[in-house]
Amino acid sequence: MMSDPLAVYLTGTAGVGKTSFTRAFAQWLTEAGYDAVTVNLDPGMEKPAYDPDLDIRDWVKLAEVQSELGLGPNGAQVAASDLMALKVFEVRRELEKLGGDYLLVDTPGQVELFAFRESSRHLVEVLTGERSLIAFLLDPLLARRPGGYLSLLMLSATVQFRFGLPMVNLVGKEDLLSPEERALLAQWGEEPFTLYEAARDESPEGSQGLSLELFRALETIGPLWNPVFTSAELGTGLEDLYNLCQQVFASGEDVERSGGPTSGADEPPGSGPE
Ligand SMILES: Nc1nc2c(ncn2[C@@H]2O[C@H](COP(=O)(O)OP(=O)(O)O)[C@@H](O)[C@H]2O)c(=O)[nH]1
Ligand SMILES: [Mg+2]
Repeated sequence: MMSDPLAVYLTGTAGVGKTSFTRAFAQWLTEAGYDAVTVNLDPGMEKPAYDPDLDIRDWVKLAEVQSELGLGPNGAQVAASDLMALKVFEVRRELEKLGGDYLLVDTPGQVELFAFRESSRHLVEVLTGERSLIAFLLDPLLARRPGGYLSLLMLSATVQFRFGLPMVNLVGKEDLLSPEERALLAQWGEEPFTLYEAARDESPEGSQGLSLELFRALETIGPLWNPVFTSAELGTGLEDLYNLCQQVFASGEDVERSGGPTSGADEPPGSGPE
């Protein structure tokens, strides 16, 4: 029996590697024997790193919106994202023709255009509804500082709050991290209190209370901890993400990875007593 495809939306700050990751994950899925459909929702994408199966630029192109409406670059992006929402039923018709097991959806360069426009929520709802998962890429060079990591978790939590969909965090471009930095980030994921301590020690006198408050707020958002480390360059972490997607859609629940503060003692299938 055919079921609707599962959609993974790639989100994150500008330049974090959403487009590259979309391409790499599509390639991995295809090689693993799945039918992966790529969708570009970035009307400003210039030199695509891949040839998307469905491209929002067939309906809305950022450069054209900018010149036709006589807008500046920021105004044009906002207008483009609202124009996209007007085309959403047409886009869905095209998407339905493509079928597929997985839809990988690349989102606009700047995360706020996706997360902070009402039109994006409408877009996601109409295009893929509840069979959607949001992957948030954390910039590794910002994430290696405790304050940077906390800020990115806040941003990720904001995206989760906006969409109310299952969500996974990915540390992108892990090839840019030294082994020590990677180990430190992994430790922060597994033992969140060590992140709090590092953030407190790093923050200037007077703002230490803020780190604690941020930390406490984040602590209640368990699924955000313990990111998957990935690199589009090396092709790492793709199978882990695939497994997480399976888990999410099989259980219909938010992702909880072992080690996070709210996670249970999940056992992998088949590991029970004989
Ligand atoms: N080292 C490294 N660079 C990457 C990786 N993924 C993307 N990049 C580079 O980061 C830049 C931005 O990537 P892009 O996918 O366009 O980011 P987007 O704006 O989030 O879509 C490009 O120069 C990519 O070549 C990665 O896994 N490792
Ligand atoms: Mg991009």
